[in-house]
Amino acid sequence: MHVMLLSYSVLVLLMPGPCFTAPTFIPEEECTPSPEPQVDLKLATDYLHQYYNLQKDPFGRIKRSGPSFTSKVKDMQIFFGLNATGVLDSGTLEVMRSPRCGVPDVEEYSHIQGTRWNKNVITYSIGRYTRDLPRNTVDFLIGSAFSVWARASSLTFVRSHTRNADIMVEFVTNAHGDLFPFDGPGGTLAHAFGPGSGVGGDTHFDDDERWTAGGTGFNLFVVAAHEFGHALGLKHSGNPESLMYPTYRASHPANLLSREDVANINALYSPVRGLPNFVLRNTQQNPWLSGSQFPRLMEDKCAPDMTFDAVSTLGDATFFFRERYLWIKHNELDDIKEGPITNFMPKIETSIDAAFWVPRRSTAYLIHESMFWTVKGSLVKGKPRALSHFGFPAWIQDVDAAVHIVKTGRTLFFMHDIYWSYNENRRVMDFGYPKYITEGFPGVNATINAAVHKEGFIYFFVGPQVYKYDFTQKHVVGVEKANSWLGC
Ligand code: NFH
Ligand code: CA
Ligand code: ZN
Ligand code: ZN
Repeated sequence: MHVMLLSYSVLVLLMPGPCFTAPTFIPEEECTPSPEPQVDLKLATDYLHQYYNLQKDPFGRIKRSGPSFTSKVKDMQIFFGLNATGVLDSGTLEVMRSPRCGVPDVEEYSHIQGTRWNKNVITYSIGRYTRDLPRNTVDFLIGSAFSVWARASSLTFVRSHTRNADIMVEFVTNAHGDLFPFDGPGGTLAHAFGPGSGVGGDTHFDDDERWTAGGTGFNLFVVAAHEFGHALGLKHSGNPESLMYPTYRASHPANLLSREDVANINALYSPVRGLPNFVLRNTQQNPWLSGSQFPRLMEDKCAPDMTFDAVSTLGDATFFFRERYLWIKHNELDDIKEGPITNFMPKIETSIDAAFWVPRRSTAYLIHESMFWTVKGSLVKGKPRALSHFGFPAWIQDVDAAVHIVKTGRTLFFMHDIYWSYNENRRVMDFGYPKYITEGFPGVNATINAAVHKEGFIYFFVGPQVYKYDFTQKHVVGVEKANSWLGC
């Protein structure tokens, strides 16, 4: 999974169980391979639909004889270095069957860019060890695997013995607390999360494999070097010569990295060479990184004038949107996930202007210009719908902020200096709107960037500040920095 962590679908937050500690999206696919042929076909269509954007017809069906199906099979075969016949032969099905369990291999098929570390010195720590090898052999192989990347780039890796190193290395089996359970012997060997705080960078090895330092079993050095590529932000490569090729091969040339691997790590990290301790916000401000790969760097959430486009509860977490980037703060756990929005919700390739959460429907509404998506139980549902659905007049083409108030059953939409009130029970706009914001919310006389309702208060995000608004007393009762909500 070079999990560029967190893609796809089911909001973990909403799921019970001790192993789900973080808001993460996983696909709604089953992980268990099945031998029946009709199941193979279903598996193949689902696989191609999910990973290769295979389109379904208006009735939700896929024509397996169609040209699109065959060409997607070919794309997949080329990617995995199989014979590009377009036919679902046993080798092809074998790869499709390899339990991915939502392991976001997806990201490379959907061109979602990973983030990178915004520093050149990266710490790692080895937590749980395997019993297959002596500890000092593991230390040596892991250290050597980091050296492969250090030699090829401007990066330095420093071993730490704490639990909060950037890259936590662990040998684990089956379910191990991150929603991407391992699958016993064979199948997936390991996975790593892309750069980020918390679980970001963490690398897990399936301890149901036989780990070795030599040619039998799986070579820990080779697998670790592949995983650390992901932990640094690299995606899979379709080139069988590359270390970042998605299947394990026992034999490798002495230097492991192909020219492509070297080019890729340097494309990701060399622009910062010679720059001081950069925190480069985005590609517009950073000519070094211009191109389509926005945003490659982690955003600096603690920048002094940080503003948000939209803030909303979603399940047990609060989502903070800014441009095409998202921070997810778990409401109870001291845990923040972040990355391009597409890492979490691959369908949403735009910024979000406004967002609100209707708890009794377990649904969030994410608005971009005149369209909105619904996110239910964490799945982005279907296609975006028109904002006019809420009964806005046609001239309303976007909104600045939206917030749902559970007590009144109303959703308030803010735009410039006016606001609307929508009755979620009757699903109609309330009579007498729009009204002036200053009328309904004395003390709030600026354009509202984002709004969220928590514990009886409405919080209005205005520029880099948040106003705490007492709805019943009708006045502002506090002001704080917007990014203090993200622990700054
Ligand atoms: C892996 N991966 O386990 C395999 N591949 O070759 N089994 C990948 C790791 C290898 C993690 O980052 C998983 O990409 C399997 C399957 C490349 C070190 C191709 C069967 C999925 C032997
Ligand atoms: Ca396995
Ligand atoms: Zn894991
Ligand atoms: Zn991989």
